[in-house]
Amino acid sequence: MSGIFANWAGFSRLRTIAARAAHFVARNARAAPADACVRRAATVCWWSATRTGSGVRDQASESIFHILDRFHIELPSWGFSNTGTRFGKFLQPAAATNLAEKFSDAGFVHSLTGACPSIALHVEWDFPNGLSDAPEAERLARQHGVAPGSINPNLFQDQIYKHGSFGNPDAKVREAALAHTIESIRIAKRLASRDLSLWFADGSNYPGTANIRHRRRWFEECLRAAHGELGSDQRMLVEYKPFEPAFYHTDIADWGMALLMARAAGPRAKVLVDTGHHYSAQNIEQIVAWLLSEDMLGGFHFNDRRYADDDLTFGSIDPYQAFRIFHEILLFEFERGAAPDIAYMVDQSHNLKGKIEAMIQTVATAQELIAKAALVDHTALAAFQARSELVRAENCLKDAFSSDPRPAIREWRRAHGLPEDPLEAFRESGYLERAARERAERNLAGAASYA
Ligand code: PSV
Ligand code: MN
Repeated sequence: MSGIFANWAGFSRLRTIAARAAHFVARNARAAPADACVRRAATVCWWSATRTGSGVRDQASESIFHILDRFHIELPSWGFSNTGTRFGKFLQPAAATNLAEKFSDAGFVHSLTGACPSIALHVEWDFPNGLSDAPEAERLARQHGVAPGSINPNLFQDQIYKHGSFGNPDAKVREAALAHTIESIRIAKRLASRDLSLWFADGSNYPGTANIRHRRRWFEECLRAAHGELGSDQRMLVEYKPFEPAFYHTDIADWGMALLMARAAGPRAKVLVDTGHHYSAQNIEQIVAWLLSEDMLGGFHFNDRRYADDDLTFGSIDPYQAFRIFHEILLFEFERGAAPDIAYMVDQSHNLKGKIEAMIQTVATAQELIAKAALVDHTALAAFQARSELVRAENCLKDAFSSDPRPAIREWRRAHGLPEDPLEAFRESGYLERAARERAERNLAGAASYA
C-alpha cells in the first residue's frame, strides 16, 4: 500500500475532503435539483479533490494501465545509426552500422519498455537492394522480436532529385520516383507492413524558379498512381514540413496541403504530423483536432523543436504541447467511444545524446505524457466548457498535467514483467559497452566531413 492510505494523517485528509465534497454535492443538488451540470461539476470536484490521494489512485492507475496497454510507439531504424547535422557527425562507437544492428537495438528498447513492437524502415538506407532485401528484414524481425513497421521510400537523396521527385518538371524523374515508391509498396506488402510513409524534400529556393501549381498537379498524379498500388489493408501517410531542404517554397509545406494531397491520392491516404515540422508559434493540437474531425489523422512522427525540425527529444522543450496533443486525441476518443487509428512513431536522430538511451527516454516521456492526458476528466471538462467556466475548464487540463503518473507507470511495468526503470536497466545491462566493442571499428571508418 502506498500514497495517502499509507499513513493515518493521509487517511484523515481524504475523509475530510470526501466529507466536504459530499456536503458540496448535497448543497448543489438542493439548490438546483434540475441543474445536471452543477451536479456533475460537484461530482467532478469530489473526483479531482481526491485524485491526489491513493483512494482514487486506483482509478487513476486504472486509466493509466488502460492507456499504456494500447499505446505503442514505433522506433525509426535511422535513429540508431550515426547521423548528424550538415556540419558533420559526432560518431558514437555503439551506433548501429547495418540493418541487423538496427533491429537488435530496437528489439532491446522494446524488451526494456514493452512499448515498441515495430521499427520504421527507410528503403534507401535499409534495403540497398530493394525488394530482394526483404527476406533478411523478415528474418531479423523474428530474431529480435520487433515487426517491420512503416516503410519510408527515399525520394530525396538520389542525384536525380536535385529539382524534386513527384514535383520535378522532368517527367522521367517523376516516373523514377513513382517506380521507387511502387517498389517500396511491394516491400511493405512482402513484410506485411501496413503504412507507406511519404515525406518529400521537394521545393525550390528562389522565387520564380518553379511553377507551384504545375508541381502540385504532378504531385497529385503521382500520389494517385501510388495509391492505386496499395493493398486493401494498406495506408499511405503524407507528411508535411514547412522548409528545409527547400528554403523558398516546399511543395507539401503544411497540414492543409498534406490534407488536400491525401484527399487527391485516395481514400487510404492520411496525413502524418511530424511534431517538429511546425513553426514555434503554431498550435499543433488544433491541427490534430481538425485532422481528427476530418478522419484524416494517420500518424505522428514524435520529436520536439525549439525552432523547426531540430530533432530534439520528444517533450524536451514543450511537454505541455505534447500533453495537449494527447489530450485532443483522448478527448476525441471519449466523445466517439472508439480510439482513432493512429500510428505513433518516433522520428529523431540524435547527434549528441546516446542513441539507445535517448530512444528509451523518448518512450518513457511519451508514456508519461499520454498517462497524464488519460487523467483529464472529460465529463467534467464538457460541463465546464458548456457553462464557460473558464478557470475550472482550464484546470481540468492543468491538474492532469501536473499530476505525477510515474508511480502508476512503474506499477504497470512491474505488472508486465518489465524493469521499473528502463533507463537504469539499460545502463546496467552492458548492452552499450558490448555494442561499442563490436561496432567501433566500423563506425570510426564512417567518419564524414561537411565539405
Ligand atoms: C524529414 O525531416 C523527416 O522528418 C522525414 O520523416 C524523413 O523520413 C526523416 O525526417 C528522415 O530523418
Ligand atoms: Mn518525420
